[in-house]
Amino acid sequence: MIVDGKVMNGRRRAFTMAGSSFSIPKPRPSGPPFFSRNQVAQMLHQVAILLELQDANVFRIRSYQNCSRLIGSISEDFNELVASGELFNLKGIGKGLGEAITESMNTGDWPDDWIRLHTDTPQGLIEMLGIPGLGPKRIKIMHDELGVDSVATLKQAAQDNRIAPMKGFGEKTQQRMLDGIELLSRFHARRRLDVGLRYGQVLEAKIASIPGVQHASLAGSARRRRETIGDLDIVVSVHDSDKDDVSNAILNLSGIADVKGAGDSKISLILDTSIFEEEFRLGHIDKNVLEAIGGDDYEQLEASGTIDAQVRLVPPHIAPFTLAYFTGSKEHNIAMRQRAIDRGLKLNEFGLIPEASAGDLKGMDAAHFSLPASSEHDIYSHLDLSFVEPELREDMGEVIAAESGQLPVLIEPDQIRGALHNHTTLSDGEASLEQMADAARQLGWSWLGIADHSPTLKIANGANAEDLLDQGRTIRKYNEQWAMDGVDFKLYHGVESDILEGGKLDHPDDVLSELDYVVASVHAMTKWRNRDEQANTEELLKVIDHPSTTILGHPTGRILQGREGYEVDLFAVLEHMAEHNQNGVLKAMELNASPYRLDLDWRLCKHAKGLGVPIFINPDAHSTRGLSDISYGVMAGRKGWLEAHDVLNTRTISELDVLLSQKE
Ligand code: DGT
Ligand code: CA
Ligand code: ZN
Repeated sequence: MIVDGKVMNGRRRAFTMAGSSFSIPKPRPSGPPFFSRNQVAQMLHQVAILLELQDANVFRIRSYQNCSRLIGSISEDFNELVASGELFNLKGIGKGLGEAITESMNTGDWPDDWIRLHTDTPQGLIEMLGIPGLGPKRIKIMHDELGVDSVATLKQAAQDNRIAPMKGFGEKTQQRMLDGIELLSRFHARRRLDVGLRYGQVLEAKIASIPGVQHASLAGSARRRRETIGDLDIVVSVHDSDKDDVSNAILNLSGIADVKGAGDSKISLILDTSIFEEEFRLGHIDKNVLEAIGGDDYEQLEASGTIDAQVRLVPPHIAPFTLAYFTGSKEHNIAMRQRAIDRGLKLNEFGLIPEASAGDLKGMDAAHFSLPASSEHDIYSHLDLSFVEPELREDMGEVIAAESGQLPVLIEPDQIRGALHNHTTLSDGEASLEQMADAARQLGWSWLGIADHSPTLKIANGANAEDLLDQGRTIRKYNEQWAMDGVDFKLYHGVESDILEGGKLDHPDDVLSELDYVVASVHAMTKWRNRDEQANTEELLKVIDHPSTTILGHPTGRILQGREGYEVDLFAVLEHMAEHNQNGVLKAMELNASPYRLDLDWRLCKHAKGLGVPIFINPDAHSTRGLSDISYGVMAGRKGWLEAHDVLNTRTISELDVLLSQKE
C-alpha cells in the first residue's frame, strides 16, 4: 500500500491499474475533520505522481511522497495530531504541507494548486500510468517529444517504431510497452479463477487473523467459483467497538498496492502479488495453452498484475445477510428477494425484515426488526428453502430445487479416486510415469490414467505407436507388481489421440485396441476455428462413433482469456453420446480441469447430467503438480450441479474396469 516504501517505488503502476482510482477524494458531509487519514495520504500520493508528470523539482515530489507514506504509517490518532497541531512536530512534514493538510481537514477544500494538477493533467497520461513498467518520467518524455497523450496514441507510436529510437528507450522498452498495453486491457477485465482465488484466499486468511475479527469470508464470484473473477468481495464480521482497529489493521496489511477508498463500513483495496509470502509462480503451462495466452512473458505479466478487493465490515448479527447478499449472484439475489416479498418480507444486505415492522427505517436501522440469522442457513430456512451451496447461486433453477428438496448433493474433492487424462515425458509432460504414479498415490488416489499425445501433434512431442505400446508394457509390469505386493493402486493406459480429418483417430485400430481407453481431442485449432459449426459437429459425432473413443477431450478447445473455442453444437454432441451410453457403450465427456480451460463449461455440465452422459474430470496434468488442478475441475463440476454419481473419477478400480470394458 501507499505506506509501504517498496510498493511505492516498485509498484506504482498498480495505482492506476483501475483508472478510476485516480480521483480527488471527496469531503465528508460534516466535519471537521472533513477528510480521513487515508484520503489525505491518497491525495498526497496522487499529487506526487502528477508533479512527476509535470517534471517538477525532485525534492518537491519527494516531500509529497514521504509525507503520504508517513501519514499512512503513523500509529497515533491522525485527527488528533492535526487538531492539536502536533502534526507539525513530525519529522518529514514541512510547514507548507502541514498547513495545507490542516486547512483541508478543517474546511473540506483541497488547496487550489492540488486541484489544478488534477484538472490540468490530460486523463490519457494518467491512464498510461496503469501500464506495467511505465512511470511518469517516460510518459512525460513521450508526451513532449512524440505528442503521446493516451494509451491509444502510445500504442500507435510503438507500432510505428517511433519510441525505440528515442534516447534511453530502445527496442526492448518499446516491446515491453506493447506487452504492457495488452496486459492492461486484458486485466482491466477479469482474472482467471486460479489466480483470483489465490489472492482471495490469502486476503481472507490475513483478515481472519486480525484481532477483533469474528469471521472473514470470501463472497462474490470467487466464492461462487466462477471461471473468472472481476473483483474480490470479502465480508468481515466485527463488533462495532473493534471496527476502527480492524479497519486500520486491514489498511496496513501487506500486499496492498493502493487504497481506493476507506469509508465507515467499506474498504476498497487494490492488491498486488506482494500479498503472497512466496514469489508468484504459475507452474508448468502446456505449450498449446501458453501460446494462446501470451507466450513466454505471460508469467511475468501475471506477476505484475493487480486485483481489486471490496471489504465490508458489519456487526456479527448482520454478517450472514451481508455475506449472502455479496455472494450473489445478482440474479440469485433477485430470485431470493422476490421470494421474500411473496412472504411479506424485505431481503437485503442488512436483514430479512417484515415489511410492516420497519416503517420508514432503512439500512442498519431497519435491521433491528430483522428475523434472526446465525448463518446463511437460517436465511434460506426462513424462506422455506434448503441451503443452496454458493456455487449453485446463479439462478439456474436452484431456488425451485431448494423449495422441493431437489438440490443435488454436490461432488466433494475427497470423493475423487483418480483421473485419466495425464501426460508423461513420453510426450510433453515434465514427469516420468513413475513420478506421476507416485504423485497420484500421494494424493490418496487409487488409480491413474496416462494418455500421452499421439504422433500428429509434433509440437507436443506426440509418441509413435512403438513407444506407446512400450509404455503399455511398462504399465502392465507395474500393475502386476502392485497386485503381487498387495498395493491397492492401478495404472490405466490410454492415449490422447488427435482428431484427424474425417473424424479419424491418430493410430491404427490394432494399436488402439491394445489400450484401456482413448481420449480424443482436437488440437488443430486454426483449422477447426475456421470451419463452421455444422462441419465441426459432424466431425465430432464421427469420432465419437469410433469404437475406440472413450472420452471427448476439452470439447471446445477454449483457453480462458486466451482464445475462443471452435464453433460446435455441444447439445448435439451430448445427445449423441447419450445414445451410446443408453446402448451400453461408454462415451464420456471430459471436464478439463486446467484452470485455463474448464472445458466442458459448467453451464453444460447440468445438461450432460440430465442426458445421462458421464463426466470425467481430467487435470490434463503435464507435471506432478498439475494433478492438483483436479480441484478446479471439481469446483466447475459442482457449479454444474454434478454429484459423485455423475463423475466417473469417483469409481473404484473394479467399477472402472467394468466401465472401460463397455465397448462396442
Ligand atoms: P465479478 O466481481 O464481476 O466477478 O462478479 P460478482 O458476482 O462478484 O459481482 P460484484 O462484485 O459486482 O458484486 C458482488 C455481489 O453483490 C453480486 O454477486 C451480487 C451483489 N450485488 C451487486 N450489485 C447488485 C445489484 O444491483 N442487485 C443485487 N440484487 N445484488 C447485487
Ligand atoms: Ca466481485
Ligand atoms: Zn492433454
